[in-house]
Amino acid sequence: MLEKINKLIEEVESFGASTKEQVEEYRIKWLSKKGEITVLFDDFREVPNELKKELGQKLNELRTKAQDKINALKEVLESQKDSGQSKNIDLTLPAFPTLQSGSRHPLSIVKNQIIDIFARIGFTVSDGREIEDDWHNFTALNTPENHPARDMQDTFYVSINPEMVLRTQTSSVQVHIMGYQKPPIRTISPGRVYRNEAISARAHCQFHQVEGLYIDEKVSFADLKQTLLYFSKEMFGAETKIRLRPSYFPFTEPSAEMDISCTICKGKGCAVCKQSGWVEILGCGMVDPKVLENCGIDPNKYTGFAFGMGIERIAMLKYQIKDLRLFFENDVRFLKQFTSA
Ligand code: 2U9
Repeated sequence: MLEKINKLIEEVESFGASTKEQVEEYRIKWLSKKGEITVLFDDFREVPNELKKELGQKLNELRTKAQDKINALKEVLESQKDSGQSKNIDLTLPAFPTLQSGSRHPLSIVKNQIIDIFARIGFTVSDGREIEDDWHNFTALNTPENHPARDMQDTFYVSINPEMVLRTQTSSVQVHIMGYQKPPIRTISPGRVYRNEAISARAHCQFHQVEGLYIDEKVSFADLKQTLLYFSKEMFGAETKIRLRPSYFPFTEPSAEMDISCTICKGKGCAVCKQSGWVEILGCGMVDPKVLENCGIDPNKYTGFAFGMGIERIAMLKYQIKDLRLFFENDVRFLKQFTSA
C-alpha cells in the first residue's frame, strides 16, 4: 500500500493539464467515490494497527497534494481564459471617461470676468454679510426712513429682529469698509441680494450684484465715465459704445444710468434693444457727500464715484438668456451649455 501511495504522490506532483476537461478527468480518477485515493482510504480500514499511523499520514499527504494540485490547475486555467477574452478588446477605441468634468454656473463665469476686468485697474474685491443692519443697508446710504425701498413689499425683514434685513444691495459692504479704511478706496463688492418681488421671467426675490466704489482726492465724473467705458469694452468687445442718461439714486449725486450699444445689432435696432440701438446695463454716480460724511470720510477733502450692476442682467445679454428663473433652477440641460467657459 505504501508503494502505491508513493507512486500516486509522484504522479500527482508531475501532473500538468492544459484544459479544464483534463483536470476534471484526474479529479474523477483520484478523488471521486470510486477514485484511487478514495479506494485507498477504504482499504486503510483493514490495515493493522501498528501501520495505521505511518500509512495514515502518507494517505492524508496524498489527498491534500491531489486536492491542491487540482485547485491550482483550475485557477491557472481560469485566469488564462480571462486574458484570452481580453484579447478581443479593441485597444484603438477612445478612452471611456469615468469622470465627467462639471461646468461653472454662468453667473460665476460672468462674476469672475467682472472681477478680472476691475482687478486690472486696481480694484480689490470686498465681501460682506447677507443679513445686514438697517444702518449699513439704508441709513448710511441716504435712504431715509420713509423711503419706498424700505417698504415691507420691497425688503425682507428678519422677523425676530426688524432692525435686520436681507441686504438689498452690496453697497452695504462698502459702508463697512469706509468705516475702517482711509481713502484711497477702490473696491468692488460682488454678492447675492434679496428683494421682495414676485418671481417671473424678469424679476426674482434673489439676484446678484456687483457694486463698485472709488474714493480719493479729486475723483471726478470723467474718471467714472472712463472707468465704465473701459469696463464695457472689455466685457462686450472693443467696438462697444456707452451713453449716460441722468437718473436718481439716494446715494449718488449726480446720478446716471448707463447704456451700451446693443451687442446683438451693434446699434442698428433689434428686438433685444427694442429698436433703440441701446441697452441699459448699470447705474452710477458721484457718491453723495452726505454718504461720505455718514461713513466718517471728509467730503471737503475726498470725492468718489460709485456704480452698480446686476450680474444676471449682464449674463442675459452676453448669452442671450431670456428668463431670469433659469439661473436658479439648476437644470443641468441649461448648466451644461457653459461647460467650455
Ligand atoms: C456707496 C455709495 C454709493 C452704488 C450704486 C447703483 C448706482 C445702481 C443698481 C444697478 C442694478 C442696483 O442691481 S441693481 O438693481 N445699482 O444703480 N449702485 S450707484 O452706489 C454706492 C455704492 C457704495 C458707499
